[in-house]
Amino acid sequence: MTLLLSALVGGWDSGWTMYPPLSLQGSVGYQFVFWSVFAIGLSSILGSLNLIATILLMRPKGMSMFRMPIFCWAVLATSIIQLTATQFIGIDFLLLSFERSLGMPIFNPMMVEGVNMGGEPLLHQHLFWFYSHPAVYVFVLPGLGIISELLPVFSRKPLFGYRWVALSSIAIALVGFLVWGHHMFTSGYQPYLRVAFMISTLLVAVPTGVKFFSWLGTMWGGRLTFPTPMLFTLGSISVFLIGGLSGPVLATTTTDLFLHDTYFVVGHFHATIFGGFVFPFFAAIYFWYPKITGRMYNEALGKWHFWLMTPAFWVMSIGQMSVGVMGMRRHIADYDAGLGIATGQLWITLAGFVIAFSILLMIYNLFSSAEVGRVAGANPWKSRSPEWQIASPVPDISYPAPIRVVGEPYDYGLLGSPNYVAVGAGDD
Ligand SMILES: [Cu+2]
Repeated sequence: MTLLLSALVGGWDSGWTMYPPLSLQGSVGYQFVFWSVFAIGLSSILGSLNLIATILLMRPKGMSMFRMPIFCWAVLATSIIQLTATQFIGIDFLLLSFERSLGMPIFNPMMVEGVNMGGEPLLHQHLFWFYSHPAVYVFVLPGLGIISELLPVFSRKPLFGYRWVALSSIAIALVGFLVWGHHMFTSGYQPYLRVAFMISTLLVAVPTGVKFFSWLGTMWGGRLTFPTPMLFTLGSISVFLIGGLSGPVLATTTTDLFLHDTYFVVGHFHATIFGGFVFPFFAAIYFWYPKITGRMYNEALGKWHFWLMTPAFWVMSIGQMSVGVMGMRRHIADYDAGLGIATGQLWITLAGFVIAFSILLMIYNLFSSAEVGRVAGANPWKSRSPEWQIASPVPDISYPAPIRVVGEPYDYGLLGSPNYVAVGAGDD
């Protein structure tokens, strides 16, 4: 609420990164932003404590760490990031607010009323990105977890390399703490640091590659079906691949120095966030919709959503990267006609409208199907995960007695044990 109010009490002109000294001047709206980020950060830390404690301490009998649905590993890795990284941006924004309101010289390097403030503006960039790079994984790791969760269901096969996938989430979370300097290659810090941040950033490709090969291995030889959640899962992989392949181009200092602050970065970030978060989020909505409402969504509308959105998104993100290479800069409202990117910009804009329209289809689908959709039953996807073994929508008391986990989470008949949860066997 305070964050929304900040726009009413005066605009921002330092972008979403709130770089000082600009954010120390200008409207009082910044002060609102500083406080709301601090409050959101605190709630994020407390929420992560809840999830970590639940995953480590409250699992049912028989559910060892390596028997959890793989999404839980993704949430665990995400929560570790939230618990350990968020304090840095919280303190950063608190210091910004102190500097604005109390005049404490922390970030401002300039002369104010004849006094040299002696602040260090790069300190904000370090604190900001030390949180904000891992924060990307707060979006992306649960999204990748959803991909790993849904592929076995629609391939009727165990998740390929389960343990490696579980540990790769933790590895991405840990390596994510070593890479923040890649946002600051042009900031003027010590040049040798660029090499260190380049190498650590390229390392992220290793655990991410583990996930990609796991997804291919899971689908390989499976009995694939393609309802809307599976389509969005496959769309996620295609889009995340665009984001993934454009990443090393920006991680490499020699190319980043040219591409910094261009639309290439915008295209890369859109592909990473859509592939790693938005597409999996839509897959998850369609997948768990029958569990939440007790009814099926409209499959034809869902497929229209997918087939409009996915090609449009490829056009948009690859188009953004292309105009970026041709010289389109970020953070400006207009561009030089001489760049020759008008056609590209038109395609990007049209694609954006197609994406927005397709999402309207989904919203209509979700609301109308809740009234008229076919009754789904407890387990329309024949998933083995515990939430599908109870009625849809989920009753107030999910299981009448504690459960015991007796099998492997993704054993679709191949390993020979039919059940995953046994009701009433977990209270000894
Ligand atoms: Cu980053």
